[in-house]
Amino acid sequence: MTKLNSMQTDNKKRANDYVHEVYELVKKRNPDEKEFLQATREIFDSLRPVFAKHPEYIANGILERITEPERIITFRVAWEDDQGKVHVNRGFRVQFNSDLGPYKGGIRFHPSVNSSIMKFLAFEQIFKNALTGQPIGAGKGGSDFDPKGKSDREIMRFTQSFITELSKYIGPDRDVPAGDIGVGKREIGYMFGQYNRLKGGYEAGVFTGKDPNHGGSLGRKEATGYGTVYFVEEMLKEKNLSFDGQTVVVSGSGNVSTYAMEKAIQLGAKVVACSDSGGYIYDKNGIDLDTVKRLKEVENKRISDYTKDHADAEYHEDCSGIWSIPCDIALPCATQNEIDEIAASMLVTNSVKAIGEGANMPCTLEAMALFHENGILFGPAKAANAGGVAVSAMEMSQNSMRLSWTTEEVDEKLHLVMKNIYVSCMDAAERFGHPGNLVMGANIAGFLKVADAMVAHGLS
Ligand code: NDP
Ligand code: 2IT
Repeated sequence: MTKLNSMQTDNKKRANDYVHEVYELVKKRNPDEKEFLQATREIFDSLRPVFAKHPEYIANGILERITEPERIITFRVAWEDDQGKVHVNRGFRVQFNSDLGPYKGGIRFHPSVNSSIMKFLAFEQIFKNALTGQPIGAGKGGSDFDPKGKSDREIMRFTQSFITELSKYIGPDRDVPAGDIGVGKREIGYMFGQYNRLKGGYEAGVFTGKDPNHGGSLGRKEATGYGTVYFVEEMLKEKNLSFDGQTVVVSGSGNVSTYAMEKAIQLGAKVVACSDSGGYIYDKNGIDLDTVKRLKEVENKRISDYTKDHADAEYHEDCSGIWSIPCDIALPCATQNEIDEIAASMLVTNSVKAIGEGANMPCTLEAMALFHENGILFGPAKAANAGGVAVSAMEMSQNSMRLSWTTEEVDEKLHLVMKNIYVSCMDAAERFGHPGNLVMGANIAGFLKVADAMVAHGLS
């Protein structure tokens, strides 16, 4: 063995030992947090080649530091329903990392919200936000409040109570929340109103995802879904493919799903299925997006109601069945771990060509491994769904400058950000010995940006 080879072997061993040791520490410190451990596991597996090349990150304890949130705020949210009954929910804000800018990330209202889900989402946000190239740190918040079936007044009272406590910890240069599952422009509007009332002023940049008529950015609503499709478009180009003529399945029928479907259709694809947590619809003629938008954005109905207007379409209970539908491109845009090994093997058997993660961590580690083994193009969430937060950062810029960009200007900038993210991921994957592997590429490129800032900013 030459001297160089033996040094490389030593560095590899040191990197593997370091990753193993820190992962054991993370497991010990967060024993019951399965989603958080899943998200850290994926990152750790990608970073071995980085530590082998850059021992300075080991010396600076970057992995120990990057996996411990700077701060977690947990609080009581008491509110009264329309019958005068008092309810109590739990509120969270995980302020994970501020080395690149103010904490930035969405707020989720869903009964499943707990510390593990909040931490995995905030952790993923570190790398995603770094990939956008914009000056934003990472956070996530939410509550186990279930907005389903609540009146508009109940939503307002809950949201005002939630933000009354959280207002102590956020601000345009400190922490800037946005929407996520169960939180759209209506909820952001109530939070913004209550925050300003408490502060006695108008701090435009404290939230993003605001209504474009009241301080929001044009194009933010569409940004995550459109961005996911722009990213997948870049992936497809590697194989001389495009969306044109492809059959697409998109899970969910919320914000991300709706605009992923819209862009895919605009690019010539036929979207044949979408879903909600109750079940999925299959329309062999191609989903009529106007019906979906009316049902979901205007009438607050279930996706099952689609069949009332489209007699040819089928509705099936059990949303996970959507992955049994043959398609060329699958865009999981609903929630975490919605594609497990069984769903992934159905997609592979049906010759899927590409997967683009619009949701956060929608594929389990086993599903991802299966796609990788079968050479399926795979766009990981941190990269593929970064368009939402990227346009949020543009909303912050517009708010600071007190001006508004046009829809076309925002869309052009979004398209460029997604192309740049694709190039950075491909480049990092190549440089660290895993050409074409966008999971490794996204994790490494995002990590390097934050790790360098953490070294530069000293121990904290
Ligand atoms: P929405 O609340 O607008 O829509 C969520 C959709 O997913 C709904 O159709 C919902 O169905 C379905 N869904 C939610 N939970 C489950 C579940 N446990 N099982 C099956 N289906 C479920 O949320 P978004 O579109 O904003 O978010 C979707 C995903 O995209 C999330 O993973 C989010 O973190 C991620 N994301 C969102 C961004 C954004 O800008 N909004 C940015 C980047 C990522 P139902 O109505 O029945 O609950
Ligand atoms: O997961 C995400 O990136 C979001 N929910 C959007 C965050 C944001 O601040 O726009």
